[in-house]
Amino acid sequence: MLFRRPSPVRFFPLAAACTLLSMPLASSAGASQEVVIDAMRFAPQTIEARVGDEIVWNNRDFFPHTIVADHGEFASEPIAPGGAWRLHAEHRGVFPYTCGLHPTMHGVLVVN
Ligand SMILES: [Cu+2]
Repeated sequence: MLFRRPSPVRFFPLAAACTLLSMPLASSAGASQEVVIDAMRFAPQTIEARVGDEIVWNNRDFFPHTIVADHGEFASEPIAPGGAWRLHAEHRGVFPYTCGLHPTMHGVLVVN
């Protein structure tokens, strides 16, 4: 079911740095770019960032969502309603991604 009630889990731990794109060493000089998840969409659908930026997906929807790169570069845990997931852009490239829970939800991360 696409429109089931949200899970009772409200807050996930900030499951940041567990992706190939994230950087374990300190380099947070970049800007922060926000993607809002609402009404089963990513807004903006294409987010542009620079190497060193942090991208934050804020889930303002009533359902959990995930951020899963189509080619395996990164994947989030389910982001609960009201929760967020952060990624540090470490490599240039174009990274299309999909919600692992709702395969019709697509977005693109462009890192320049
Ligand atoms: Cu979703």
